[in-house]
Amino acid sequence: MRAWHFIAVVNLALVIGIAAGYFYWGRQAERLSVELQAARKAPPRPEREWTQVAGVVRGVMPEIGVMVLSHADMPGYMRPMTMGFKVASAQLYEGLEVGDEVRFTLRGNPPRVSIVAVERAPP
Ligand SMILES: [Cu+2]
Repeated sequence: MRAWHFIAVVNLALVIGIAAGYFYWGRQAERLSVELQAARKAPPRPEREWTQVAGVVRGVMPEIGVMVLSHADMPGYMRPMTMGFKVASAQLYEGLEVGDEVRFTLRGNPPRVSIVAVERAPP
């Protein structure tokens, strides 16, 4: 095989490969732009709420508006664990201390949720 045959075959393969790539990614970009438009038109998801969730205060960080709680199961959202939650208002954790058992209400559109109510658990 002459050198130019080889070069021609390699170039042809490259042209076909690049064309196929452009075609594939062009279709992909088109599909993504259609999905994006649909997502922008979609109505916002309704907020969800979990009420009377049992928890134990593990820490309060007023400077960043976060309370750390060990919380009970939240059906359809989270298993029991210890984690920090954004708190809607600093007044909510006034008077609460580490170790206090509480019942709280979490509201929002996961993962953007915040505690909107807290009270000491009845003894
Ligand atoms: Cu959690």
